Amino acid sequence: DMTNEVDSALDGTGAPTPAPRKNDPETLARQIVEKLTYSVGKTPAEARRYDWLEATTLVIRDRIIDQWMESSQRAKTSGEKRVCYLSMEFLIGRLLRDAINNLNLTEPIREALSRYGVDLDLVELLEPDAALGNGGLGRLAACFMESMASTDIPGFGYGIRYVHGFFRQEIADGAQVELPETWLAHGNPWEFERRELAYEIGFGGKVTTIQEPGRPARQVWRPAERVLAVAYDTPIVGWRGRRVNTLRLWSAQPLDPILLDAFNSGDHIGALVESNKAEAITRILYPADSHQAGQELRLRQEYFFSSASLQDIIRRHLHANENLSNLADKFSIQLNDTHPAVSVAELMRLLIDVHGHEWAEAWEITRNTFSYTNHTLLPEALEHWPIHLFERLLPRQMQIIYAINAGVIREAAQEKGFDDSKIAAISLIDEGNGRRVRMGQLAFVGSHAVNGVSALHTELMKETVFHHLHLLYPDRIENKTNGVTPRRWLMQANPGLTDLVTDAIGPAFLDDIEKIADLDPLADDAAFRERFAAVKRRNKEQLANLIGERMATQVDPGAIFDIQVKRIHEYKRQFLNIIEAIALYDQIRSHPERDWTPRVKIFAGKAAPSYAQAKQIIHLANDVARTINSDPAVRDLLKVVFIPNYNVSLAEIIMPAADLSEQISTAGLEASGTGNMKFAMNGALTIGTLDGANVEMLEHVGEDNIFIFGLTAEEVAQRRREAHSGRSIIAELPLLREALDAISSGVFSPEDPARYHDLVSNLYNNDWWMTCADFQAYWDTQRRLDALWQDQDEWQAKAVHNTARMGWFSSDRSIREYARDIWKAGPDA
Ligand code: B1N
Repeated sequence: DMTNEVDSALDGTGAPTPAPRKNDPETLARQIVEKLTYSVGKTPAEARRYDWLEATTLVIRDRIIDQWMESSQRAKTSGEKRVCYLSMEFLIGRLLRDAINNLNLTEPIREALSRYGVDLDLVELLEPDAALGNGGLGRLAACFMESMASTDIPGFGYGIRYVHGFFRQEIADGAQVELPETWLAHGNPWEFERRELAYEIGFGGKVTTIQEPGRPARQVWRPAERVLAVAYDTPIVGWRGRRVNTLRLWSAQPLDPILLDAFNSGDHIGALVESNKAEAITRILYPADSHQAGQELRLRQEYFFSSASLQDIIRRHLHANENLSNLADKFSIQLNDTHPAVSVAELMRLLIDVHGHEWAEAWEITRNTFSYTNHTLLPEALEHWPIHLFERLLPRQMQIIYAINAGVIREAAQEKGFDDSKIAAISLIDEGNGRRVRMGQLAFVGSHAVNGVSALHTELMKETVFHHLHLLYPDRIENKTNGVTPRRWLMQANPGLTDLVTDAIGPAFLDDIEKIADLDPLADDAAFRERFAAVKRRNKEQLANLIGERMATQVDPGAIFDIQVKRIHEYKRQFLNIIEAIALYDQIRSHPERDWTPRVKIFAGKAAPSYAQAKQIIHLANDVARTINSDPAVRDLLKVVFIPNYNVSLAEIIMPAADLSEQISTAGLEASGTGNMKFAMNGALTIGTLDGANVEMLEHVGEDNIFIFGLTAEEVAQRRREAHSGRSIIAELPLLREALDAISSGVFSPEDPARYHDLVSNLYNNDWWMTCADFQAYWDTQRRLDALWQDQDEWQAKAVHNTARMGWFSSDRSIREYARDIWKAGPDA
């Protein structure tokens, strides 16, 4: 399938068109050696694996560029609406395998390299992960970029080119240690610096009113500081190379690289201060997931990339349009959470102060252009900036926010008769604790559509954080349930399963993942179930090898692989899972004669460096692993493993190897989850609460094929109102009590017996996350799963149903819904 042939002149200028590219192994092998020779400077005999990676990447890159130029040109000349996805995070991971797979070149490239004795799989492993994100929010942005390219939507990602992505995690004596991440150390062949695309970004200074005779007064912002935003573009290849979109990341650079006057007068440090300050803006990703950082540098990052992106969008618009009046017909801008919410004020400023629009018209354009996705209801994650900081850094934007607020308040009072308390609830300014700008409110009022990321989360948005804004604008909130790209999370991560499914139902599901439903009847076919189980077994062996090599722990691929991988957070309740492991350990030792089902409990995930409780949970998981794994009494019946440095590449190995997926957040707290979808697509059964997208997974896979337990969101809210605590529950549940006693008496931390006192006493006194409240239900459900494992026919049938029924959770479906309902863009618009 030669999908990437260029058949017409690229730009209509009559410039020569590159010849169609041949994709046979012969041609590819020759080109790889050419790159090796002339770009890397090595002969095949000298080349090391890393050199082959570079050469192969360059060959693939050439093919992408042809298609990239064609896609960009098409979007430009057709005048179709373009979608801009503004996100502080893009957790894209490795790109080579993604690109090769989407260009359908996996087999010929493998063959080409094998002629030189080089193994493609090993070469791919050397590519560093682009870890420009924390977790689900950033990975969603990456899946959405891939799905926009695959569903033929002209999508542009805008974000930050962090020099240091998400930190690398090591475990030392059981505790997390953070090390800097240096993904750019060997250069980045996927990015193209665009020196010509640079914009000035201002900070601080003053706003002056200019009154010229016979004209309305104008506001002019004269920033005290300026930095340059320089664009770096990365191509994002869609399925079968149909479309190649752009991820444009901004890098901060000083206007003057060095202050020569200062240097010449001997102030060598001072000469570089400004340059350092500018570059600091894009130096590092904030590692706090679902927690507001609240520092000035973070606000600088947010404004920096918002302003650069908007200036770029305006330039692109004016390239083909007279003025900005029709901006909303040509561009849709999605705000990924409130991190780019200052964009609402910045676009108003650019429209009014720079392009001379009237307020009313500017507001109309702004609202029609923006839409906003909320990803969390956690109060500690909602962004609000102290007014004094905001005003000092962005004085003109602050004025605009006051003016927007006045308009919204007027509307609420006049048209809906809101009283003072309701007005206080919708105000963009929180007058409560030291006057702050509420970024959620700003994003909401500045958008024509606001969405949550699962059905439950969207309903809770209407009832909680945005209750009053929802009353004021009842049509604005809608749901767009998250999804994940099946190219990366099924086809690339699990080639064994992909081949099996192709063999069973044909290849149509590769182009339309919902057709994987054709697999469903095969759950009743014993021979198929066996093949399905065999694929899982091989994936588990691969993970077992990794665990053996990295951590010198032997795990049995015949045991249930019970896996919880995600950021470490109290609401995600890794602690509940660990307590269950301890209770099980206790039971196995007390009743060695029983017919226990062997389990390997696997954890991975990072804690925010300043999140003490989360770090304690990591420490506990490692301490418990050390104790249990070295106790001969449990033999191979129970193992606990904490795999360090969870990232996208590790997830690609873990997801296909799970039998059981842990999605056990306190109900009402996990906005959606996306790991839940990746696991289930790959045939894991889910043990989970009625939270986030688990609720919709239950609807799709059916109640026989998912294991739901615990309090509902409503019941959690009710208990919290009743000042629930764990004390009486613990008193009634010996299993739970003994496990907690073991933790707090130092059984797992003999060198520091008091280590977990606080962790445990929180449960007695408060149990805010309903760990005790849900323990018994969780335990009982786990034992039902133990029993089910003994009936492999039943288990594997359920696993097949999961894979067959998860097609709806493709991010292609999410993106089509956004395109249809919010953006009004794309092939069906
Ligand atoms: O966004 C994901 C959801 O699937 C998860 O449930 C949700 O927890 C996650 C501040 C966040 N919400 N909020 C964040 C990330 C970084 C940051 O600085 C908040 N991440 C989520 C995708 O919808």
